[in-house]
Amino acid sequence: MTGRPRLAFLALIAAAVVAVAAACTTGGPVSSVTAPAGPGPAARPAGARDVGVQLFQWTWDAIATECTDHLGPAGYGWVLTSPPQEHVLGSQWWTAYQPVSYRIESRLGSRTQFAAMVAACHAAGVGVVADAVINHMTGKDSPGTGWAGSAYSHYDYPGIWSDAAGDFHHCGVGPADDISSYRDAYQVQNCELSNLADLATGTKHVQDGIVAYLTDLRSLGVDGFRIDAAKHIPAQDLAAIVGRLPAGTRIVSEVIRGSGEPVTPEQYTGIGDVLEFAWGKDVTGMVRGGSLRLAAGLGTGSTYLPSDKAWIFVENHDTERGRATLGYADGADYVLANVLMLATGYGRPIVYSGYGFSDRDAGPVQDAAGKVVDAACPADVGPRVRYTDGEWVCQHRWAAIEGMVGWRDAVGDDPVGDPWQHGDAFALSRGTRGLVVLNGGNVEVAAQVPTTLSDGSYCDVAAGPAVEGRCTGDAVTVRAGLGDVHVAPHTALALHVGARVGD
Ligand code: ARE
Repeated sequence: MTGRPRLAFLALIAAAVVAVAAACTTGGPVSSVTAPAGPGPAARPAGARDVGVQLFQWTWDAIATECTDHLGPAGYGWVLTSPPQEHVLGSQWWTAYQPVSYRIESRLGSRTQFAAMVAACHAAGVGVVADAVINHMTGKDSPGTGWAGSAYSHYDYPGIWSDAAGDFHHCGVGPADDISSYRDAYQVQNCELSNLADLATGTKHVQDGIVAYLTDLRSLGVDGFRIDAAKHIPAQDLAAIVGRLPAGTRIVSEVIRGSGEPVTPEQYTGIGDVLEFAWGKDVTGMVRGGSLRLAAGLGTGSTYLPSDKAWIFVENHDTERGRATLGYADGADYVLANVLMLATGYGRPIVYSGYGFSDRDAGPVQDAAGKVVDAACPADVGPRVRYTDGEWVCQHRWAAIEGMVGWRDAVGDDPVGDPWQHGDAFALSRGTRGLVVLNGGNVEVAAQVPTTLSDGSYCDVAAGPAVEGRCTGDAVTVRAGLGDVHVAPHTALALHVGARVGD
């Protein structure tokens, strides 16, 4: 995947939509998406979709419905699923991160349901990235049976991996072979992460098995993979695996940036894209400290991955539980951080969407057989700061976040203009296509904000979409290069060329 054009993925989604449209008119089947030939466009044109959403622990059926009813219409470009392979039993969410086999049978749904979800999302113009757990197997010391009935023990997965075949690392550090220091690259990549049986990814046998699993998912139409725990897989091993996947496979490696650690996100950029954990951490500090404007400059320093390699997020399922970053319970500040992520130009944004919890280990609501119950968003779409345990938060539908997804699609890669500042408020424009005004203070801001939008009346899409030519939120007038804005404390206002009304 080395050196693939930055926007091959977007071209891939476009190819999917074209393929679907063709299939619909001819009545032919929609099976998988083929990779685009040749280099893609050098920049993201307005209207192209680059925003993703992590639907954490959503079932395949629920994702399919969400793609059709909300993600596609709202302008989301792709969805990140939870791991789809067979896993250990247990009610906790993290059972998904302990593979027992590579059968696509989990408490989130069957292989058939998974394939149907991919097809439904593609038909809605939404790509699918699956979470691929390929660094390890289970962390269970006692033998057991997986979700789909496969028997296993810690270092023996019949028909797949065994110690006898040399499929596992045993690093020889400490009594349990666990990583004890992240400052030692040998330990990070040869010892066990939390007792999880560590695959010897340097061997041909292990690489063959992982390639077969990922290729199988590709045959079901998946567009790309989040490589879970990539830091614990030597970059050369991962490169060898990814190099054997079908052309056009999108890769994003999970390599958490850690101070003083020898294994760095930069070591994985030759393989594909990489999750940039620093963004969410830094934006959290800036929003909490009332320095919203500084967030506009995030990513420009040398301590960040290059923008065209970075996938950024305010929070993910781990940081949400570690409370290291802003989350839904932070209410308005959380929304402002998401608005900043979607408004600024650095990286590829991922919106997070999870469920309420008070116990970090608690899984999503499950039925008597252990199957996850399909997500249903509350009738009163948030933001709220309190959700009962297991209640779906559906941040991706919150008006300001969903509105900003459409805003980002409308502004495309238009350049970020000079920020405007007025007390605790600041405004950011993108070329001649969009304006965002954020108010981090405790009093309403009423101001005439310079903008390159042409004269007219625009819907504030952070308050609600334009529906049949009318605003569901406030309308804002732009006249002679000035937007007449009123922004309530700790909220944002967003205008774009696609939500102009009354012409
Ligand atoms: C669970 C239990 C453990 C038990 C284990 C085996 O919690 O007590 O030993 O099962 O039985 C998730 C959960 C874990 C869970 C695991 C398996 O978070 O709690 O363990 O699933 O079920 C490091 C890695 C990074 C990893 C984080 C969590 O580098 O890759 O740790 N993140 C991914 C996923 C997780 C997932 C896994 C990997 C495992 O996103 O959801 O774990 O598949 C510094 C370092 C980081 C380090 C971090 C935390 O910041 O720089 O590299 O991240 O500390 O240790």
